[in-house]
Amino acid sequence: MKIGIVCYPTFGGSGVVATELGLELSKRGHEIHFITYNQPVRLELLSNNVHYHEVNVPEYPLFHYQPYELALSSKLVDMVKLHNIEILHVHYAIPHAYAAYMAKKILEDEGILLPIVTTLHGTDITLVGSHPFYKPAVTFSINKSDAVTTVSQSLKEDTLRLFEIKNDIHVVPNFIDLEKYNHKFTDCQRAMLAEDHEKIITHISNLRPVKRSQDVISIFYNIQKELPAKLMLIGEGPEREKIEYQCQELGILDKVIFFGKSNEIDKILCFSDLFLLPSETESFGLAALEAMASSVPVISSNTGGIPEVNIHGKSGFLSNVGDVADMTKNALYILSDANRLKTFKENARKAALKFDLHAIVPQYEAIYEDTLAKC
Ligand code: GMT
Repeated sequence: MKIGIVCYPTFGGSGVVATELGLELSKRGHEIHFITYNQPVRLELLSNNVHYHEVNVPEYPLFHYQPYELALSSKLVDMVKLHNIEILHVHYAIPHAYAAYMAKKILEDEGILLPIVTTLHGTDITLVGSHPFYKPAVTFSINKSDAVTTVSQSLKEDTLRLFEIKNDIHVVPNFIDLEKYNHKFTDCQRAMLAEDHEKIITHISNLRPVKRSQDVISIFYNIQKELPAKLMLIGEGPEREKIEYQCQELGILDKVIFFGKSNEIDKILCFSDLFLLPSETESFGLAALEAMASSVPVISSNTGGIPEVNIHGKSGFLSNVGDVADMTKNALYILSDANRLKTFKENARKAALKFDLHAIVPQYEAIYEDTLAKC
């Protein structure tokens, strides 16, 4: 198939999933066209099956807001015609599903059919999409998609609760390339991060309020009072300064490493003993899955789709949102006994196997085939 993929090319989970999906589909013989405003961060290798088309939005001083959706719709129309793209898979409803529908209608006028598959990722539904500013447009574009998928059962339920949806929603969970997270890096690289006797605790996120990164610091502060530990913080976002001050006030700045944005999270996860994800809401928690695939147990909140990924008492523990004391207790329970830590690490990897990309990507292929057959 010739498949167009639209996504946010940033470090967010939705862009990562879309990119990894496109790369895997290309290995399976499909021709993939990424259509975005920047080269997706994990799209390093272009091959004759993988193409990237940049959406440019010319700046015009009259416009207070530059019309990205319009530029995207026009680019989609041109790319579909030029490359005979058969189906379009848009990740994140806003504004991608909306722009895709406009492109579909323009092409329809020229006698060209463009089926649209929309994957909802979370914040496009739970945080942003349900806001009255966007809700009518989001509802419309979901209902006009030829197929709709969500990354967890929980997100499907949220979508049905928050919007008046007329079409079926397929749950296709996020996936992981287990091979990529099976590396064994050398001890000397671990030594660059922490001393042998120190436990390595890790958190990866875009440091937005929804991630509750202040809870991460509080949990770590409690942990390091009981046993020697270092905290690896990967990601950039609006809460960063706040948590740097929090670390300074708590006197733990020397125990926290701020990495900023990184393309090498597999290397850091490889040495990690525990992963923290205390989010307010999370439709899936791809970062938790990446940790588990690296044999890192997860201490998380029990919100949204996280319980579909992190199995309480097996791959880690779940606590109520904001219950820092319970998360600390669970973290110390895992970390304080070497045999227990080993068991949790093994269980984390085992729980991740269910999300192997070889099992999940064919589910998207089946959806494309069904959609093409129906249209
Ligand atoms: O978590 C974010 O703020 C980024 C956001 C995104 O769109 O990239 O993540 C959402 O999609 C990910 C991939 O499907 C999920 O793993 C995240 O759980 C989800 N984030 C939220 O629901 C807050």
